[in-house]
Amino acid sequence: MDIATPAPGTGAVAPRARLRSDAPQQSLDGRWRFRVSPSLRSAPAHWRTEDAEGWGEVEVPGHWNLQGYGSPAYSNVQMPFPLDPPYPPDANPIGDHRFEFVPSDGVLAHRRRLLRFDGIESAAEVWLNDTLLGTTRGSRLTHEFDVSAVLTAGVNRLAVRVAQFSDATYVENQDMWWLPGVFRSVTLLARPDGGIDDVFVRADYDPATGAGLLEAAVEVDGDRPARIVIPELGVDAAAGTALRLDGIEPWSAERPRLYDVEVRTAAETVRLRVGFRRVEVVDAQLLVNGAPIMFRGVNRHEHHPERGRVFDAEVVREELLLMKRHHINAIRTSHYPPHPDVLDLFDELGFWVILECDLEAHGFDRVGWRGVPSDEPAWREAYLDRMRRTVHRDKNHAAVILWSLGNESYRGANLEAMARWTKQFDPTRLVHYEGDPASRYVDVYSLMYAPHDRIRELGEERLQPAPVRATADELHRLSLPVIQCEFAHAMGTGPGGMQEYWDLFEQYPRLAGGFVWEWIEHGIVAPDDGTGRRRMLYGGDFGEAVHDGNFVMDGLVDADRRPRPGLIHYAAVIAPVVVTVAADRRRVTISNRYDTLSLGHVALSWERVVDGERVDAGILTLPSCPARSTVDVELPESARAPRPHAVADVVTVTAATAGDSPWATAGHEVGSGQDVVRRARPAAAPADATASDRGVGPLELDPATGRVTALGGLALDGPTVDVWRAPTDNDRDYGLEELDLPSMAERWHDAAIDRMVTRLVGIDADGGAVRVRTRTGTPIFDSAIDATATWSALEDGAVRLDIALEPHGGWTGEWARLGLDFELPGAPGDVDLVGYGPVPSYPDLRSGARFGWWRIPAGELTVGHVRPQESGSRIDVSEATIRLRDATLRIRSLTAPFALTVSPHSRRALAAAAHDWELPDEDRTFVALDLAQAGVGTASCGPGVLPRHRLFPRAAEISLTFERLPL
Ligand code: IPT
Repeated sequence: MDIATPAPGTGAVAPRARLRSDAPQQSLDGRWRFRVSPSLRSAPAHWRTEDAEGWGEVEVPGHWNLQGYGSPAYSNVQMPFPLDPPYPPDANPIGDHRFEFVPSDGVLAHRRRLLRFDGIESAAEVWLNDTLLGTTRGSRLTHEFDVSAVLTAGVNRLAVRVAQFSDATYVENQDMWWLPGVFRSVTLLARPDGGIDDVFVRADYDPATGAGLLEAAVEVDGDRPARIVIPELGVDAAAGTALRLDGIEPWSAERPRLYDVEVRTAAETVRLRVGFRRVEVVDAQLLVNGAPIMFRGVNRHEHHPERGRVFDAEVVREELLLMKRHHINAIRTSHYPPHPDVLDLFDELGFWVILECDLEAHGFDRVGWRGVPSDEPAWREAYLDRMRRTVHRDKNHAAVILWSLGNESYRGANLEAMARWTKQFDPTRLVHYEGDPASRYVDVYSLMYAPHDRIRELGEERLQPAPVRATADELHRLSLPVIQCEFAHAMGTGPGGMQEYWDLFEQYPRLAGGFVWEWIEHGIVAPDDGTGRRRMLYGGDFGEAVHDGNFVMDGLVDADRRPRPGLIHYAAVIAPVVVTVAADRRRVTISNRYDTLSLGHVALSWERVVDGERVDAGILTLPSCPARSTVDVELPESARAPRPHAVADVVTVTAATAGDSPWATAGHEVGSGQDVVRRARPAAAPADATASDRGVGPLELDPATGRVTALGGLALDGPTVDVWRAPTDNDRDYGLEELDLPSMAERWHDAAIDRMVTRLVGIDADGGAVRVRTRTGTPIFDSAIDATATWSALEDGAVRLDIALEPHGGWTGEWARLGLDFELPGAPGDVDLVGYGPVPSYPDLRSGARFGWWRIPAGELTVGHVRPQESGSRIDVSEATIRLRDATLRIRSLTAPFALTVSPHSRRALAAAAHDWELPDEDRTFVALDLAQAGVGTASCGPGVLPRHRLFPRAAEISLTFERLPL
């Protein structure tokens, strides 16, 4: 077996379209005999013929290292073995597979037969009845072998030897787990004489006339005639004729109209679902059917926490419905073609798709791209073969509007050749590749993780600013539409700054949106350790010598496909309807951001809530509102009629679907807006109490420290002044460095704000109030925060805290927050709050939060990121009721709102733990009241926090009340 050649696989038939045919076929999936050897040289030579009875078994499709043979490994850019192309390492698991089967009568009835493999990672040699059929390259690409002469009636013996690593590994270095095996289906196909071997349907749509233009290139065995039949349109014509069809409804991601098409010969019928559409670039805008489109996209990897990249139709349908519910309309199939059936779902449910070739040579990045195969003539055929297999398989799918050459493979003649072949073979679609620095062979200017100011410059068609000189290439690029094929790295708490990107995408016509990195976290479930806990693992957890830790845990949904807060915020950022309630409450402005749909399917309702009680509500009549237009709708007088309120008076207007859709029942929100009028709750009158250095009223202080020890008998410890948070993945900054500075987490540690200590300056009681002055400083330096806290008792049983915080000394760096921490006994229960929720929010990650009177269940107070970190803040909170083991604590602001975080984990425990399931049970409740907060940014890969959302040392003050409520 030669697994060190830059050449493509051998022996397979020419790539062709995946077709749904009435010819017989037979699945060879199931339990196969299996044995793994540690290296090619040690793998037995007689593996094809020896008795396999004593071997183990694996499930096909499946990855052997998820079935008890070895273990998975994760690395991103770093190659797991020496960069020595085209050689794999000696230590290279070789999986021998054997399967015996008896072909069905249906298959045997035909003279011509194919054996199809939809995916084998990474290289295979395939034998049937001891005859070599060929080899495969392109793990996520289909290979079909002609077995007409080899297949026999009775028992047939299939033998597949798979190398985990091979020459192919150098061009399949995607950021994901290394998961070898026959991980997609194996199928035996009968090919009737006179059957349809290939079809390429081009279904164009002319937006000027509404006509569809259909041409089907059909390859028939023996050149026999074929017909094309579209029952719905009354078409029955000879294949190959160009058909002009009037009154066609075009396909779009928003209205995925498909027509059933049959291609028939006397021997075979194949069925396709065809969508008519035209994709083009006009005036630097990306148009489909004559109208500009906006990618509200995600990058989608295939991942399942137990089965790896093995396809499950039900799971994937549910996953795509979940995307649709969150307004996602575009998918980049990063960084390889998905399972072929996923394409049917894209067509049916409606997604704009960038279909990417299985190609990534990122490992060469580490050596300055020296020797990257993309420019090596020896690899040219392998590159072209990958592209041809990609395009041919999926060429009949309406959803695919761009072909992508691959990811992160630098530049070179081989990529250029792929692009040239693709354009010439399929002029109906555009070509994408982010790594082409001049965009000479692609149709869109694609970027990754570009900071906001760069996106603005591109929107404005400004040349790269000095010191980079504008080149002819740069000028050419400015003539193209701009997309971010990756942006907003959804790792951990974040991604911050999505709204700010989106505002730019909306502002400039040539910006056509982007694709969040990424949809799903690639956690792998550990075997049950007897505790029943579901323990997710990431890189390094399998003892890998080279790994990239939790960098693969960067999804809008977790590995079990449960939404992270980032998805809720992204859904709001990209919501198709923008609702703006005027501050005078006379009208609401509705902006339709659909690319093609008018708002005929949308119902508008409003409600007014005063101090938590709904006082009025109704339906609003939405006038006709075509795509990309705006209308004003009047609000009734009762939305603004004066009403007294203690805390807040809120009008919320919601746009929701009027009827059911395949992904949501009627009433699914597609946009909403609020007008919020708030006021600070007036304080109750002071109680008749005398203060001392031991407290006042129900409040007890420790005179040695000035800290609170109890409130109405409830053990309460605080306040601790703090400016640190348990670093998020974005604070740890794995990716692009900012101004060559260390990560935020390192800067905070260097400034020692993670270890601040407090000194009591003084306590003085004066009548009904006790004043506690403290200085909380960093070790090592002279930077500190002076706090002056004044406690008093109120008539209603609460205690009042007026606190002023003032930076002291030589602060230089930035803060994560400026807050007051309290600790209480027992883990937290549910929390009620008046403020923004229910989803956690930060200054640059707040679009999905709404003002309201929310109950946050105990289990949703923080977010279970697999690597623990700060999470769960709710911004602009003016009241919170925290249920504890033996008491309930109510905190209210008498002045400005605060950000609230209630957690069962201390920051120190969060910062120290590597996995959520390792966090100790502290049996405490940690409450943070932040007077100011920094945003979270997306620096784990991309820009940090925007300047406007940063927190520089500053003073702040707040007045609060604390009250122990009866249980
Ligand atoms: C970018 C990769 O394309 C993607 O696969 C993923 O690794 C992502 O980074 C980070 O999660 S490449 C990076 C160098 C910008």
